[in-house]
Amino acid sequence: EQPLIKLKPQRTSSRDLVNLDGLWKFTLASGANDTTQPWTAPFPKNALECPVPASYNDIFVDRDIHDHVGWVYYQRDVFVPKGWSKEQYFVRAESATHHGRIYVNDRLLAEHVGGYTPFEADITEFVTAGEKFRLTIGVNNELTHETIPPGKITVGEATGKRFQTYQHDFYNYAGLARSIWLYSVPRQHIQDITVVTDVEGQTGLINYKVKVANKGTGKVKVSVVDEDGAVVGTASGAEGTVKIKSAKLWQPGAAYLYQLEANIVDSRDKVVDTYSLATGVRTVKISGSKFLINGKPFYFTGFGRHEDTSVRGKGHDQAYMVHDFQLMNWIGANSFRTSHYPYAEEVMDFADRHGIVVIDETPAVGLNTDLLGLSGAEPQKTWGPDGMNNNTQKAHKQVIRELISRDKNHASVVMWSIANEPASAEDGAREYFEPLAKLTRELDPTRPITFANVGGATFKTDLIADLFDVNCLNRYFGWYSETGELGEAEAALEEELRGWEKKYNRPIIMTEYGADTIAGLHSTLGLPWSEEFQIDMLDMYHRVFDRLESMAGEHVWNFADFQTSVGTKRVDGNKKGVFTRDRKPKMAAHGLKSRWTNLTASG
Ligand code: GCB
Repeated sequence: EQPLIKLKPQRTSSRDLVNLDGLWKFTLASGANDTTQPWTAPFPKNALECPVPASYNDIFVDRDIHDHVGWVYYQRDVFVPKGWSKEQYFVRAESATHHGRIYVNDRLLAEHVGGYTPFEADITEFVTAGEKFRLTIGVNNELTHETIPPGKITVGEATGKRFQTYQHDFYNYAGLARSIWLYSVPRQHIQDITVVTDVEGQTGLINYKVKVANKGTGKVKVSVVDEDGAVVGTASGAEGTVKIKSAKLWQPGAAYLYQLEANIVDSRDKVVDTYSLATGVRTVKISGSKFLINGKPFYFTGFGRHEDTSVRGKGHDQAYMVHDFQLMNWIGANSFRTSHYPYAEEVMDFADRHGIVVIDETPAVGLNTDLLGLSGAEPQKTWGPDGMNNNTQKAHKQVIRELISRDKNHASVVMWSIANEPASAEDGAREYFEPLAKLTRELDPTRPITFANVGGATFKTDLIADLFDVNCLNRYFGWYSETGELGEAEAALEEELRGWEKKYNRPIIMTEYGADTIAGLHSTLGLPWSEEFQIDMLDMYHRVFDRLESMAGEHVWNFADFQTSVGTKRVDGNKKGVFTRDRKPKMAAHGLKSRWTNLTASG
């Protein structure tokens, strides 16, 4: 059985790696029933060129491309290095939103549904080392009520134009937003590693499992190397435990990473394959209303975020990644949620290296047909054959499997969030979620699980919270209700939080709270949309949080302003950012900075 998602490619003494980012030729399929098969021939010389990684939507000055619903194709020529004749080699796409196909010359070699996790094609048998091939990647952005996230396609009566609608509040950016790789491994190679860490007194335990492809006579040996390069433990066999005396723990704000070097060695002890996995030794546990990391209560400060910048859309960008982490550090954020989909693996690696705590979320957002009326459609029943049905649930299971398969070894990840704001108070929610919660626990018995609960599903009406470990709540008292009336909002918020506290006696994290704020709009009266209102509203929430025993964290919605679909409720996107879309602080940033730096200093 193959691992769902193989280890992130690496260049080591036994493996090679070629990055395929850059400008690719680009074309749209001409319609839903396009039969032109663009992959069967080289694109014309004058074809559009599209940068990878980037979403394609905002690159061109062309409404047809921006609004396109259906397939697009990226194409370039690729050489397989001459030296790879004895190796096995793959093309890997880190993401293709939401449905990807990899063609080598005329041939379809891999297909994957799910826009935020990697997939790859084994091309060894189809291209000879030293030769050139035509690589085409097809990407389809369509969402239906049976995909994750869900959506709906309608056809304009007058124009025949196809429209994509969806219930989630961020733009449906599409394309190749993350890196594309060509990489090689030896025939017999390490396909997957699973690491679970524990602590006994001063001793750190690294429990590991190594999965080998094309098993031969080779044996698995692992060694653990500390940050000074010293070997601090070894083990042999595909499964085992490495004990590290006086282990240095991975701590929030103070990361420490060992390298677990996994090797396959032959009978003469010669290394056949080697892979190095960054491993933080830490524990995560819930005790009463406390969220414990390494046995100590941890209070989450930070944000729900988006992968979103102008021009590149959801395109991964190193400069923005580092800058965003710098801003989070500046403001005293110790954590974030990958709202509302798995982020680029580079982001997870960065969080590991810098001690940033992550709540890792699936792309299951918008499982709620009655939310905010953002879709403009008449509300209908969420759970059922015409809404979120058995096929949706199947797709949901798959995104959970892929998220855990990809991110299970990250020390930074302390909890799985399997959905954002599902209709958890509607009949059918429990039947839909019970198997999903169970599956998540089976796949990873070591981390707590959660989902982000929507305001409409209160402690009285929510039907699924008991299936999870932590109450993550998204609340907008003072914005979507009691708009601008912070006195009323404060009372309503406190009543709601006390209700959850009393009913569950477990950690509560406010995973969303915030107000749309136009940078530069000011109001002596502190009216909504002004920078003053954002400050007043956050202060009000903080007063309430500080009166409650069970609060285990606060994530403001959102880190930065971000793009949404066109509609009457959003003006050039969602403005709840504490930073603007180009990462300038709004006034509220300064208050958050002093609160969060003090909390960390005293905590
Ligand atoms: C929510 C959603 C988030 C939206 C936010 C808002 O509850 O989880 O995706 O962007 O509210 O600003 O309305």
